[in-house]
Amino acid sequence: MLEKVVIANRGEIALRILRACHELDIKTVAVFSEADREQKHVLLADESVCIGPAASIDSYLNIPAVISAAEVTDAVAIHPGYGFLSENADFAERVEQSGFIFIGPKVDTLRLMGNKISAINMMKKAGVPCVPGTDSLHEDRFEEAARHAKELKYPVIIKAAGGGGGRGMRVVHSEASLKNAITLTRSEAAAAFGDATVYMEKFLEHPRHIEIQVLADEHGNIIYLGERDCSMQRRHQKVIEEAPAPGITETQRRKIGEICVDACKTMGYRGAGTIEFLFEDGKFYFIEMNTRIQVEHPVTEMITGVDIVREQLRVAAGEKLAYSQKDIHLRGHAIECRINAEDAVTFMPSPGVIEHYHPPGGPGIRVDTHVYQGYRVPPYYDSLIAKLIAHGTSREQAFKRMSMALSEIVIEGIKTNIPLHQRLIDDAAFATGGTDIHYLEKKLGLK
Ligand code: MV4
Repeated sequence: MLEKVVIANRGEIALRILRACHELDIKTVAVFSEADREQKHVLLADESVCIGPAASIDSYLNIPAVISAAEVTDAVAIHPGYGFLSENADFAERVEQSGFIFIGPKVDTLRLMGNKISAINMMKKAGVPCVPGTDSLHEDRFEEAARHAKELKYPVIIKAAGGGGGRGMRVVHSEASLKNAITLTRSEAAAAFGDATVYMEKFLEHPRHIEIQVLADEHGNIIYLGERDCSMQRRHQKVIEEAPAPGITETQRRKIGEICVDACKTMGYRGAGTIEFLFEDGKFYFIEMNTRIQVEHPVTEMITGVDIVREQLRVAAGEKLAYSQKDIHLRGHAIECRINAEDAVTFMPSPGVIEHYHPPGGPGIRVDTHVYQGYRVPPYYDSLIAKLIAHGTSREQAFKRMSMALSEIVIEGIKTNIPLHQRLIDDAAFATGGTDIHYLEKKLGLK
């Protein structure tokens, strides 16, 4: 097994990785910014290294600082968590060039999936259903683009090849606005991603966001762990996720799962990954692949019993997956509420000291959090402070348990979005299941 791992992240995921390392008797190195000295995982790690000032750009995104921390502590591997450097191919490359193991896919895979056009082309080749669309649009062939749009039928969406996660895209409803939309998206993409390349897809108007979790080792073993429904979102920030996705049949699950496994085989995938789809009218359309552990991985863990972070560490050590597909049986239902330090109505961040904290409990309740009474939520990072996960034998039971947990939990001193979650868990359409990606914004009156 790996001897010592640098945890190149902060917050709940750093603590989650630390716990998985401990179970496997892997020594841990926490790297932290000046704002994060009091983080729980920093205090629990075998060693800790300050890698810079509070601003992410100077610490958690500082590649030489992270690699130096691995060097000075004699670590063998680096776990990037999610966000920050987790999908940065240049980082992974420098990690490997420095003689460390990057806990994630191969550098080439990160590059391939980082470019949305090459990702789609790869998936198409492997037989994954994609949204009808184009390859990269030529810089000045607007008539050609107009022909494509006409063929796809408006509305269409222009997306940046370097984008993803909702960044760098624009919906076009008619030919009159096409040229402008392409030009604008190109210049935004050039500024934001250093790559002006854009492509076009048919715009799906009422899809759900359903993603498939996969795990692959270096011995050719690949499994899928079912799907998650992440449609409850606002401004591309997921608010609630659940597994399995309501209404997906066993046959649909097996079919898309096997397609994803085949795709991973084709590209020589390694580690944990998520293949994102839009789901509309009973059909899956690939949009992008996430090459990292995801925030919402616990709902999959709860229904499969698989510790995904543990498998990441084992795969990175060159071990075989502890499971084959026949070992994977979905059990019950799980739902996750992302608790953010923000105003429940305005969504404005609310940093500060947590004066009172009482976690919920009981059967099927899991809380992934780094916070404690007296913890100061810094203003510099993402506002996620806890993930509240409820598992039950049925979706109804999971919802009931979540509802109780939301009424038990106490976080005082800062504002949180707990009141929003309490509204959503009581929402009739959400209870029925199958609400689309626009549901929350419409409910909030933003659309
Ligand atoms: C789309 C789409 C509709 N049609 N592509 C947004 C994030 C990025 N991953 C892809 N996104 C979308 N792509 C086509 N052809 C709608 C979205 C979209 C979305 C997707 C998933 C979750 C939330 C979303 C919110 C708005 C738009």
